[in-house]
Amino acid sequence: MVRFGGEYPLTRDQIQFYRENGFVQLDNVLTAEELEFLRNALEEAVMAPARHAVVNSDGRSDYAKVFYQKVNIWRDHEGVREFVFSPRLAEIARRLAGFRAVRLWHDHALIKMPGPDSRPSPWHQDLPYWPMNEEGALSCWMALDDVTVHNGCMQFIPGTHRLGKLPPINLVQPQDIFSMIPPEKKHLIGKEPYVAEMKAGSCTFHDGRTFHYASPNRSDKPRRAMVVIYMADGTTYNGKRHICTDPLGLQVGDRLEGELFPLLAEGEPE
Ligand SMILES: O=C(O)CCC(=O)C(=O)O
Repeated sequence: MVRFGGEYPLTRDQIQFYRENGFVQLDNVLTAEELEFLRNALEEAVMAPARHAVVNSDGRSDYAKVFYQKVNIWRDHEGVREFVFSPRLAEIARRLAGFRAVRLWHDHALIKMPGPDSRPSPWHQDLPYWPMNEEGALSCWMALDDVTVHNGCMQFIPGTHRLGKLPPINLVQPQDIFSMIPPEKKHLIGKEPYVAEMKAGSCTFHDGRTFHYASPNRSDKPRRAMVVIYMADGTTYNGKRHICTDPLGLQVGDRLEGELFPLLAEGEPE
């Protein structure tokens, strides 16, 4: 089988779960060989100087206590590109979201460093940071290590994708996102977080509006995740500042397309 190719046996129940809750956990999405390949590629790519990729934290700031983040690694590293362009993952994203076609928005490595300084990734939505007019873009969060509450697994509040886009949270000095929920919408959401403990090579997909969080890393090893973000083909720019679009000279309403936002899967919408 081609690396990261072939079909994952996504079920109707998993699609329905995603649409009802705004996230889904999928186990054993990568083979052991693919996982090893991705771990090696990521290690190389993180160590290499960024040419087109952007490091969003310098290793000393409070932001880096939440996570080390390197964005658009696919542009610098062939092996990471193979993963990010995975037809298997892109097709899962397309089917979950019910889109005709998906493009890459961006990738990022999110490495939560261990130790007493490690901070949680606070409850937030992703969409408020993204310069998009349309809703529905989604992330695949691929675990490169086994993850539990102890080392910073992801958690989600079911149904919060129905709340739409709320104001962005400051990830270092976080506001309480729960206080931003309009009282008349509280009934739309689940009461308990879903805790996505899983094995390396398993992943979650979440809608950019879904509230999510990751606990601090209290283990003695980095918690490595590689995230690929997909958007519907036809998604347009809303003018918000963002490191991936600021250099591009886009006008509000322009489509996010072309070689920086490649088409990764297309087919009949489900
Ligand atoms: O990995 C983390 O700690 C947080 C991940 C996250 O916020 C995301 O993938 O949108």
